[in-house]
This record gives sequence, C-alpha cells and structure tokens, in this order.
Amino acid sequence: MSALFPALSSTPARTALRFGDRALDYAELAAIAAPLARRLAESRSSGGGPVRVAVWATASIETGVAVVAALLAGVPVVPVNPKAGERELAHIVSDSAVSLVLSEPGIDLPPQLRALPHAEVELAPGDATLPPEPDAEAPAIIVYTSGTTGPPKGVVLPRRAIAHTLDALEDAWQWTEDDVLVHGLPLFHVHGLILGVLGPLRRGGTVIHLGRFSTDALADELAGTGTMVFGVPTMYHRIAEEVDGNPKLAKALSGARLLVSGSAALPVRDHQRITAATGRHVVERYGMTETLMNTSVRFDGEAGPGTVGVPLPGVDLRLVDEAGNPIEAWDGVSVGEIQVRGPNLFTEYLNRPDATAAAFDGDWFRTGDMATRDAAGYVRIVGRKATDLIKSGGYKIGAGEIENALVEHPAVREAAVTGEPDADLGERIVAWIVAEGERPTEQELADHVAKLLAPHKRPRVVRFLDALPRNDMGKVLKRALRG
Ligand code: MCA
Ligand code: AMP
Repeated sequence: MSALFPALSSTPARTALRFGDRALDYAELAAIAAPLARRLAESRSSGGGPVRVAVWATASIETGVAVVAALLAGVPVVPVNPKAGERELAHIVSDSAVSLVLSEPGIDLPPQLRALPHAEVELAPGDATLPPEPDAEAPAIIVYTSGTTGPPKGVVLPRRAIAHTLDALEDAWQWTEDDVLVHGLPLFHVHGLILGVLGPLRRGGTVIHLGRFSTDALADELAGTGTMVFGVPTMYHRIAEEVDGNPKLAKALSGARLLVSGSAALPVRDHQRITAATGRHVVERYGMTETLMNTSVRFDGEAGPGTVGVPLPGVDLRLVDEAGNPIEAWDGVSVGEIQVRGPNLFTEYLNRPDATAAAFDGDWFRTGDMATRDAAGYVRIVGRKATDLIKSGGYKIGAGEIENALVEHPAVREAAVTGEPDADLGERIVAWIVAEGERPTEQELADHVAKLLAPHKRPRVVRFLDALPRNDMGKVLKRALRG
C-alpha cells in the first residue's frame, strides 16, 4: 500500500495539527513521530515489544502524535477514553491485551493501566526517516463500541478501510490540502480521531482541535483560518439555539466552506435554523465504527435536510426486508435494513468470532439501521432495529451494559434502561429502578455508572417503580416504560 500520510514528506511547511496554541507542521510531525514509530516497530520485531498499544486519548497534540507513530510502525492502536470508568477500562485492557500505554506527559494513569509500561510522548524532534509502510490489511486501529448486551466490542479497522474512507470523503467533499478542519470531538472514536485527525493528515491539510466544543471557540477559529467543521448533532443543536442572536457565530459559519454533521440524525428544525441564519446547508454523512463512512451528501449535491446522501465511491449499499430479501424499489417509501459491503469495512470484532459472524449476511454487513432510498439514490434513515441501543450526544450506548452496572449498586434490585427523545442529546438515558430498601438518589446512580463505565453512559433521568413490567416469559416490556 502506498503511504497512509504522504504529506509527512511532501508538504513539510504546512501546519498539520493545532491544539490550542501548540502546533506542528508536517516536517515537525514527521521528525517527532518517526523516532517513536521506529522504536515501536523495532521492539515489536524483536519479539519483546508491544503487539498493541493503548493511547490515552486526551484532546491533546500528543494523542495525534502517538496515533500517527503507531500507524507508521504498524502497531495496532487502541484509543482509550480518559474518562472511562474502572469496569470499562479493565475490560478494554484485558480484551485488547495492550502491552504499552502512550500518553501526554504528566498523566497519572488509573490502576487498570498502571501495571503496563507507560511512555510519555515528548515533542522532541529526531531523525525523520519513516519505517517501511505496513501491509494494507494489517490492523491499524481498534475502536471499542457498545452493543445491545455485554461489554463493548473491539472493532478491528485495517489501514485499507481508513485509507479508503478518507479518500472517498475527499471525493465527496472536494476535501483538499487547503482545508483547515475545526472541531472539538473526542479522540477515542471514529468521528473525532479517524475522520477528524487522520482525515486532514491524509489530505495534507490542517486540523484545529478546540480542546472542548464551544460555539465561541468555533466562531473564533472560523473567523481565522478554518474552512470546515465536523460535529455531532448535539453540537449543531447548540449552534442552532444560539446562532440567531449571535452575529459573530452566524458570520463565521457563513464563511465556512463545509459544515458536516454525523454520528446521529440532525433534526430538520436544526438544519433549517442554521441555514436561515447563515445561508449554509449542513451536510450529513452516515457511518458506523464497523463500516467507517457509507454515505454522504456530496459537496456539489442536493443537501435536503433529513437525508444522509448517496453511497460513497466503492461502497455497495442495499436495503433488505424482514425476510432478508433485497428491496429493489428506489421509491423513497419502502423501509428496509441498510446492509453495506466494500473496502471501508472492518475486519472483525476482536476475540469475538461469534459476533463477527452474526454481523454479516455473506459479505454484506448488517448495520441495524432502517432506511428508505429514493429514485436519485438518496438514503433517509428512519430508525434502528435494536431498541436497546441508545444514541446520546452522538455516543452509541447499550442499554444492557448500563443495566448490568446499575444492578451492582446495593440499593438497586432491578433496573431497565431506555432512551427518550432529548432536544440537546438526541436521546437521553433513562433508568427505571426497583429499589432494594431505601431509594438511592439520582446523583448516586449517575455517579455509580460514571465510575464503572463512563460519564456519557450515566442516566440523566431516574424513575422508580414497584416492579418492572414483564411479559409471561419474564422479559421486561420496555415499550411499557414511558415517562
Ligand atoms: C458529568 N460529568 C461527570 C458526571 N457527570 N463526571 C463524572 N461523574 C459524573 N457523574 C462530566 C463529564 O465527564 C463532562 O466532563 C461534563 O461533566 C459534562 O458531561 P456531559 O453532560 O456528558 O457532556 P455534554 O456537555 O452533554 O456533552 C455533549 C457533547 C458530547 C460535547 C456533544 O456528548 C460529545 O462530545 N459527543 C461526541 C460523541 C462522538 O464523538 N461520537 C462519535 C461516535 P468534560 O466536560 O470535562 O468532558 S460515532 C462514530 O464515530 C461513527 C462512526 C460516526 O458516524 O461518527
Ligand atoms: P457508532 O457505532 O457509534 O459508530 O454509531 C453508528 C450509528 O450512528 C449508526 O449505525 C447510525 O445509527 C448512527 N448514525 C451515524 N451517522 C448518522 C446520521 N448522519 N444520521 C443518522 N444516524 C447516524
């Protein structure tokens, strides 16, 4: 495979990464990442070194450097949410069998990672000679993602899928080295890390990371050099709420070349409010951790709110009815499950051949998303097969993992978790609790889940019941759980 990041040697003086007031151009990035990459590659080939490396994925320039170095070395990277709770961390560490942790300096790692060798990434330049480019099918990044039940699964993404998806987006968005992408997405998921950091680096362009999302910081960077924005619908909702009364924000967004939303559906009302205030259409694209990007509204295409656009180059997409038969009609009304195949797909779920097999119908990956397709090929997502998957703030969260965590609390006898519509988060996590003895407070339960799993998985609402509604088989009737 040709180089994943050709700009490391071709455009030395261009800015690659900027986080706050710290920036690296391509020459500096190569000179810092190459020595680390060579060390990782050498220790692997000597047999004693890391087979996989965890990156403590703070929103820092070191996270970008660490991931680039591991990719150059061909050592698979597991990005870790620095806010992950103890149960989630323990699972990721043991399941991925990482043997080294890379982080920015000065991090006191939690107990689950403390036993592992830990290397701090220093921004010290050295010899910029890059190791040989690894094989295209070699695992590059392993991203943990929630399912309906059990702990998160490690999605193994090969270099081929990453290169393919980023090049397909180049085509769809006319994304070039002149683009300066601005965002404040977390760096332990596909959206922020693969699209939001590796995307600009593959194009030879620039990413400006906001550290954390705020409309003020976004407006400042767009008023400066920024040309593109990536965000989840919650971020665009916050923009839509504010943009009418904030001329600076409206002007900054009007001047952007491309505003892209993904990870969940952006409500039509938010589309409309942003367009009314800025004259810009937000472009939606649709993807998944397992498939990277499947469809997008094209830069030069029609940007109707509510559609996720057309399949990206190289991606085959079909809709399948309940019996598993492809729906031939492109009529905009027949609803089926989206299945995809193409070079954008993952290789497997780590250590889970059963789950990998179940996710495919032949070589078609079952997304679980329900959609229609119109005569022009535009896909409209209308829902999701699994009611036990919740999308909150753009994060996918399994009801089962939260229920398991909740019943470990001594004051919880039974728990059921549902998602409810939320104007800001898309969906909010609701916990239905049968208490054991004295009722715990909402805050106690939220803290308990945040500590075991992650803060974004905590219930935002807790409702107490005397008993959970169940059918004759004893299964909880989630449809009966409404606020
Ligand atoms: C709150 N916090 C707590 C607790 N409560 N910490 C510990 N214990 C508690 N009980 C902390 C949080 O960690 C956070 O800290 C702060 O308080 C606010 O938390 P929260 O309310 O959750 O944040 P928010 O303001 O609601 O966040 C909204 C958000 C966020 C910024 C939009 O949801 C977000 O970044 N979403 C992006 C998700 C994403 O990237 N998804 C991509 C996956 P602090 O503020 O310090 O953090 S999907 C994907 O990759 C596919 C391929 C795709 O299609 O894109
Ligand atoms: P994740 O597993 O976290 O990568 O989330 C993938 C899921 O996010 C998909 O299966 C969809 O349900 C959802 N998703 C991503 N992008 C969009 C979008 N533009 N519109 C609606 N849903 C989306």
